[in-house]
Amino acid sequence: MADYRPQTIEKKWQDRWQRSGTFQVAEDPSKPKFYCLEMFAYPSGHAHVGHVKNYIIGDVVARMKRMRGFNVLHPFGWDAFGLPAENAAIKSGTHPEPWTLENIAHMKGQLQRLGISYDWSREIATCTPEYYRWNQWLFTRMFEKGLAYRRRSSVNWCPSCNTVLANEQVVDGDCWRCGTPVDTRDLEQWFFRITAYADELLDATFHLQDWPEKVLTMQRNWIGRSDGARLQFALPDGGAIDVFTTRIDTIYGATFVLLAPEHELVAEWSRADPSLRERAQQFRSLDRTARLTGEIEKEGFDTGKTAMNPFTNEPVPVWIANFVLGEYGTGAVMGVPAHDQRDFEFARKYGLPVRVVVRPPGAAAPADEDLVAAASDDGVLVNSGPYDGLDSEAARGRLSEEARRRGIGEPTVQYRLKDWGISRQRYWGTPIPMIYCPTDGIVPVPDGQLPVTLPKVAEFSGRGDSPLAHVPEFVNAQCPKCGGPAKRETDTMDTFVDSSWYFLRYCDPRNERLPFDPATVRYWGPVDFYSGGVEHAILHLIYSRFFTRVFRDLGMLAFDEPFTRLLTQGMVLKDGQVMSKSKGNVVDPDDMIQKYGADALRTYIMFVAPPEKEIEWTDAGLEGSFRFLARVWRLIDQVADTIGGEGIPAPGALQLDAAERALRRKTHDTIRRVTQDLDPRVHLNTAISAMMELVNELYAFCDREECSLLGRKAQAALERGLVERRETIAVLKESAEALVRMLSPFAPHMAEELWERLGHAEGIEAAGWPAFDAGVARADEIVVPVQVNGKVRARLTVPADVAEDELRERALSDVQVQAHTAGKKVKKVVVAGGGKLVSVVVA
Ligand code: ANZ
Repeated sequence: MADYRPQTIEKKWQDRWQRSGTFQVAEDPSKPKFYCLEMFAYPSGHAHVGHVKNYIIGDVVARMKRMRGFNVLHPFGWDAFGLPAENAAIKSGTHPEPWTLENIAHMKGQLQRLGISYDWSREIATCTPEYYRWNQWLFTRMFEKGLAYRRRSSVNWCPSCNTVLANEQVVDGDCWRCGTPVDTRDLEQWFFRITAYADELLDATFHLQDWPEKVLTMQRNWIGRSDGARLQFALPDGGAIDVFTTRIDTIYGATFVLLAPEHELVAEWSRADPSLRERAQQFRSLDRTARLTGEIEKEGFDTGKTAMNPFTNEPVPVWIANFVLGEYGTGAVMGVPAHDQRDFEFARKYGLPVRVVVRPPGAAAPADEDLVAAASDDGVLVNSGPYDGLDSEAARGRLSEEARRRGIGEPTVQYRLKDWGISRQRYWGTPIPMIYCPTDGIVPVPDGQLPVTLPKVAEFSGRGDSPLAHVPEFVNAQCPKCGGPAKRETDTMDTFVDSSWYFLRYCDPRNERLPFDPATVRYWGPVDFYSGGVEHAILHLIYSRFFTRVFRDLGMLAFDEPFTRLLTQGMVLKDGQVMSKSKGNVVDPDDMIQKYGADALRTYIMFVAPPEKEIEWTDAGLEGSFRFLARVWRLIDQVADTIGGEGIPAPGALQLDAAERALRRKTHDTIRRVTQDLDPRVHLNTAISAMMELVNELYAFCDREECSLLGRKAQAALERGLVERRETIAVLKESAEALVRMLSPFAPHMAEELWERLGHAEGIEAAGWPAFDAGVARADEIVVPVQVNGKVRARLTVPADVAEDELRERALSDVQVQAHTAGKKVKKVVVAGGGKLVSVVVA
């Protein structure tokens, strides 16, 4: 056989897999299922090696699981709606669809050239009516259940582009496109009531055992449950300000009230004093993220109004502050400067009174004027009338009960999570299937009229208001109820809607009656292994958990959680920086495939680090992996004729010599290590190093003096008429075939080729995963270090099953150990680590 030339063999196997539909699956109740999924791709144009890392991880898992007898669903598709396509269309004066489809075609080719084992018959693209019609179907179901609703809400607004911006499109308070300072504006928007599931989404994070802890923590913070109380501060001329506080125990120290600039009272009071609105407006246009994180200089102004502290019965001034958010809690805060740092900074800046009402347990309360920072810990109440002496926790219970009794407040739970605003004033998305009728109001488009398809609008002005609003044929509709003239909703859905349930559609991608057949998803779901970028830790991964529950409550799913196990892969860096087009440091997988082959690329990316870790790309590393594969290739090539024949016995029953026994042990030990590294752990890098060790051992075995299996020596042996020991051949065959099989998830093309070369007509996946015999894998002898007073002084070679007493005895009688114990009193001899270490302590 020729040298290792990946370019020829990879093409051959890719064609064969495709022709014979190797990776296409159907439900098969006789087999255990495994649903292996990588986050689908945004068709941005070209995938770089950082993107494809994720697909390789999933592919190794999918291929390994198939070999282990699972019916593996491994699909792929495209998150094909969204802004970049629309912007590209605006720029080039074309339509987003061809741009999108061309990119999909190119990227699909890239994945095929990498040999990723997808069932392409299930491919979906979210921009097709066959897909997005089910977004619309679900939307109307949610509307019927009150989970989709419309309300006015404040949004980021760019006054120059005339458009709504997502939070991520506001950069340092300015529009990302034109740099104009961003305003807020109130618009009618559609929302999904994700908050109805807040508690459930939060509680379940404590049961997602196979998710990374950091992702769960991010989700918990995002949901942000706070247990607190609502409390009313009465206004002198009627009405009250409702505040939300987690620290009602500090109520006697509340010396002012702060309103968010968005608070409705600001608008109300502005009628008499328009300057109020103007000043508040300045705060509203501040960077929302800075306001959210509180990383801004705290500023505010006095409204001139007062409100009554309901427990001290003192009037306190009402201010407007930039760090109070309109959309959290009630949009109003009781200011307790002695115990809240933000309030403290605010009070010191504007000369508002500070009053200490909680002291640390076991210490005196500091004087109000001595405070240099807020004392935010719980403690014991002081200056709090009848509540003095209570600890904070008890006081919170008593005070909120009292508030409830007086009808001025109650304990409440507040979430940071907000309902999900899904309206986008964009073209390239799913049309929201709603009709506005002058007689019947808001009427959903009936199922029979779905999909509401996107018209081919010619013009993408980028002016900001919904492009669909400029297409009369689209806008003008008939009311489904009364048949009278009506208008369609012209906003489209946030593309995160598309990605919130695509994994369910893969199970039944061509269903024309429903988004999926519940029975089919009962077989495939939930996703067993999901991998993708940690940047999706919150939005996508919470929305998917939400949608799964919505489908469940529609009676279509029998599980709550979509992804049983989650792996977040580390990024690929080049020159210490994240690979990205804008930095100009991307590596195109196709270039690397051309040079070294897909198998070397796959093996390299899996070898440099555990999948969760970042890796620093080097061409030298890739070349190293290529050399490793070439080394395997040469080895198998040279022994293939010897071990590829018929009638070679299994080595288990044969009388082996020491070298044969050692190789057999190494083989089984390697199978054990690789198996465990791949399943259930996903330590793909150490699996490869274990195989590298085995390859070294195989070379040594085949190159022994008395053995003549490699190269010229083999030739010479043949000429001398030497016949190989059949035991040697049996052991070698077992080892080499196990190696090729274990390597196949990483380097599938090469493995298939070698498998064929070894005389197997069926593909390698059908051969199954090699099994190991734990008895054979166990070492006959082990090396045990012996420490004397903490320093290693000797290494003993002992039988693997040596008894502890004997180990102690051997340690003490070892000459090197004796050199360090002579003349001293042995105080202790400890066998640690189940016999892996002996520790001697001498006086
Ligand atoms: C008085 C107080 C005293 C507070 C004290 C804290 C400490 P979490 O835990 O994040 O829910 N708050 C309430 N609504 C707010 C809003 N819309 N914008 C900004 N801050 C707001 O935080 C709850 C606390 O954040 C509440 O408890 C309130 O300040 C503030 F020693 O009330 B606290």
